[in-house]
Amino acid sequence: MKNFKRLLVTAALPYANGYLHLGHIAGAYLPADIFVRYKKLIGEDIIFICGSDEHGTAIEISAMKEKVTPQEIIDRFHFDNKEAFNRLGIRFDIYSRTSNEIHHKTSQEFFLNLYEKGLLVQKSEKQLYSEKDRRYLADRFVEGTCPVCGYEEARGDQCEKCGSNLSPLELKNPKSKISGDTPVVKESVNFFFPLEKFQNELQQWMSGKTDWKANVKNYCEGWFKTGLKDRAISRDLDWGIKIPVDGQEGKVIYVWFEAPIGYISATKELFIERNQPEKWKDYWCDKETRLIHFIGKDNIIFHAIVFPAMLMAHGEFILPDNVPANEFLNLEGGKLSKSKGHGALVRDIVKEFDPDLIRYTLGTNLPENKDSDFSWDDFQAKNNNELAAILGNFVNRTVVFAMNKFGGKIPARRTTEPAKELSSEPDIFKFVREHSIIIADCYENFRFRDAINETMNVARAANKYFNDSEPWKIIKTDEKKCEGIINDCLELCHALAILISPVLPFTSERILKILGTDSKGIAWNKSGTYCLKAGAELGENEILFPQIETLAETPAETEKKDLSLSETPDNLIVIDDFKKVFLRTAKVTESSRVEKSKKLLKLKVKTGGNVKQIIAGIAEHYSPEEILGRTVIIVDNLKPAKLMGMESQGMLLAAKKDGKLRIITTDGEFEDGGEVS
Ligand code: B3M
Ligand code: ZN
Repeated sequence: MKNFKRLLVTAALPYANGYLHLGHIAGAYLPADIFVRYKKLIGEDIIFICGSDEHGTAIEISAMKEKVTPQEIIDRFHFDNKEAFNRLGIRFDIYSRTSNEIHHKTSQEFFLNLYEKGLLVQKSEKQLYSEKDRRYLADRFVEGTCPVCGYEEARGDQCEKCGSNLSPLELKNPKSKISGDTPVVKESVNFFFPLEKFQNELQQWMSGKTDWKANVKNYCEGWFKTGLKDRAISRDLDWGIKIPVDGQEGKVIYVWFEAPIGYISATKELFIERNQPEKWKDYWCDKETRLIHFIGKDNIIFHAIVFPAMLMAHGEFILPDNVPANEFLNLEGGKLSKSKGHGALVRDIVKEFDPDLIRYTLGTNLPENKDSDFSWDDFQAKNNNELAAILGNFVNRTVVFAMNKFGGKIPARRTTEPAKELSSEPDIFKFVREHSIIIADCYENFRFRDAINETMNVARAANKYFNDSEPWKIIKTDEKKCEGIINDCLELCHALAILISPVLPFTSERILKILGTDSKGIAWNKSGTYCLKAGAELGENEILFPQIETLAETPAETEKKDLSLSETPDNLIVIDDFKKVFLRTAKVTESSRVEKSKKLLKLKVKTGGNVKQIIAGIAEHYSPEEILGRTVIIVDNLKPAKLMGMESQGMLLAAKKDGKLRIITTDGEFEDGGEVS
C-alpha cells in the first residue's frame, strides 16, 4: 500500500432529529474511533471529523410535528448526540454542525465552482405544489396511497409498508402533510449533478481499490451495472442552504449534496480553532493524505459514488482512499426491544453500563461483513465470561499479589539490566510483541472483531503465565524469583493497558492508574517491553469489571438467560481451574415438568448421601420419564441459582448430537456419588 503522510478519518454525520442508538454506533462510529485511537498510538498524524447533519426534510417535519422551529430540533439533538458520543469515549477532533456559517459558505462555494464550470444542468420537472401551503411538497411532505400495495399512509419518498421507493408524483390521492391540502402538479426547475458523465472515471478509479471490502465493492458494481443517472441537487424548501445563484428564491441545496461537504467545513473549523486557518488544505488538497469514510451500508452510494464524483468535478480535493462500510446490527433478532425498560438508545444505555462494556460487546459483534445480532444477554456474558474472567482477573490477581506480598510496590525485575540480557525475559514477552503486530495488522485491514479476539488472547496468555509460574508457591522458597515473576506480570498488565486501549480506553486508563502511572507517553510498540520502574508505588486497586447479575424480568427471559449462562465461557483454563469444579455421578430420583416452561425439568438427584434439586433446561429433549432413574454427571459445587423462582443446586452435563441435547449418562457403570475427575 502507498505510504501516506497523514490521515483524515470521517464518520457519517448523524441527522440531528433523533437520538443515536446502538445500531448507529456499531455501523460507523465505534470502528472509526477504534481505528483512530490505534493510529494515534502508533504515532500517525490523524484527524477525526464528525458533526450533525442539520438540514433535510426529515428535520423540518419533526419540527412541524412538535410545533417548534427546526433550530430547536437540531439544537436538542446536536447537543444530546454530542454528549452520547462523549460518554461512549468516541473522541472526534471536532463535532461540528452543518448549520454553521462556515459550512453554508463552503457548500455554496462548492456549488458555484461546479456551476461556473457549466457542469450543473437545469431541468424542469413536474412537482407537487400546494396552493394552500404556498410551497412545493418535496419527498416526505406528501402522504398518499401506495401505488404498489395500496397502503394509505405511504410517504412521498417511500412506502413504509411494502418498502417501495416512490416519488411524490406516484402517490394516489396525495395530501400535504402540512395542511392536508390536495396538491396540484406544477413544473419546477432544479439543478442536476451530471452523475452519468462520471461513471467511467468512477469505475476506473474504483478498479484500483483492490483493498476495499467486498460488501462495498459489490454494492457499487450493482449501481454501475444499472447505469448512473443525473441527480437533482436543489429542492423547493426553506430549511437548508440557499442556492448561491440569482433567481433561486425558495430553493435550497439538496441535503445529500451539502452534507458530505460538511467534512471539509468541519476540518476548516477545526484548524481555525487550532489557530492554523490554512492547515485544513494539508488534509483535503494534498495527495499524501489518506481519506477514509466510516459509514453504515445505507450511506454507501453517497460516499463511494456521489461524493467522489463531486470531488472529481471540483478537482481541488483528494478522493477517499477507502470506505469501510459496515452492514446492520440487529437488536434482539431485529426488534428493538423497549419492553424491558432498556431502549437501544445510547443516552439510556450509558447510564446503566460501563462504556467500555458497551464498546466491547458491540466491538465483538460488529457487522463487518454481514448483518450481526446483538442481545441484552450479551452484556452479561461478555462482562462476566470475558472481561471479568480473563482481563479483570489477570490484573486483579497480579495487583493483589503485589499489594499483599511486596507492600504495594513494583518488585524488582528478574535481572538488573534486562535491556542487555533480553534472553532473560520470559517467552510471553515475545508472544506479546508478536501479537501486537498481528493485532496491528487486523486494525490496518479494518478487521476489528479479529483484533479484539487477538487482544483477549494476550490476556489469556498472561493468565496462563501467572498460573504456570506459581508465584504463590515460589514465594515460599525463592522470594527474589517471585519478585521477578510479579514484576513480569505487572509489565504484562501495562502491555495489556496499551493493547486494549483502542477498544477499552477507559479501562486502559484505569489499569495504568492502578499501576501507578498514566497514559502519557504510551505507544503501541512499547507493549511487551519493560516500562515500569521497580520500587515505584502502585496506585489503588479496584475491580475493573464487577459481575453483572441476570437482568431478567419475565419467566421467558429468565429461562433464556439461565440457559445461556450455562454455555461454556470463551476462555482457556488451566488444570487448577478445572480442579475447582467438583463433578459427581448422581441418580435421578424424581423428575417433573416445570409449569409454564417449555424448556425446564425439575429433578431430584441423589449423590451418595445427599439429595439435590436441579432445574435443568432439557425439557425439549427429554420427557420426565425418560430421565428418571438414570445415572448422570452433575456439577456438584455450583453456586445455587434461582430459575423461575425455584432453587437449582447443580447442573447436568450434556452434549449435543445432531442438534439434540443428550445427557451424559453412566448407567450401570457407576453408583451415584462417585467423584469424576
Ligand atoms: N445524515 C444519513 C444518516 O445519518 C446522513 C449521513 C450524512 S453523511 C455526510 O444515516
Ligand atoms: Zn406500499
